Amino acid sequence: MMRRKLFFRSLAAALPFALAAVLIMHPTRARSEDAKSAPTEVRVDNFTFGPDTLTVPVNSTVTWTNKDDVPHVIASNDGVFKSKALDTDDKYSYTFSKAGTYSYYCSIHPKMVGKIVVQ
Ligand SMILES: [Cu+2]
Repeated sequence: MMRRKLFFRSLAAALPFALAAVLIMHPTRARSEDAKSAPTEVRVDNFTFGPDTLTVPVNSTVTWTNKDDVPHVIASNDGVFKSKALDTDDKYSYTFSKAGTYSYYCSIHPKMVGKIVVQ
């Protein structure tokens, strides 16, 4: 009788450790992916980039989507990136792995200008 009681008491004492062990062995996934999912979209519409200046953290992928019914080309001023001609609803993505300010324009309509600030 005494022995049985002791067994249950030690079981009760061990339970929190067992639970902790299960939690440690199954860690909930880090939320780093959520931090990356901030909006990094530029809309190309009515011959303008929206927003015309977009600030993103390093390693962000920026996606441009052409909402106009004329083609546009996303070209960085210093040749860091350049898309092909984007037709309506075409997308172009570029991942910015270095901090800096990247000015760009549309090589078909050079008056269309925008800026990506990576920090
Ligand atoms: Cu254009």
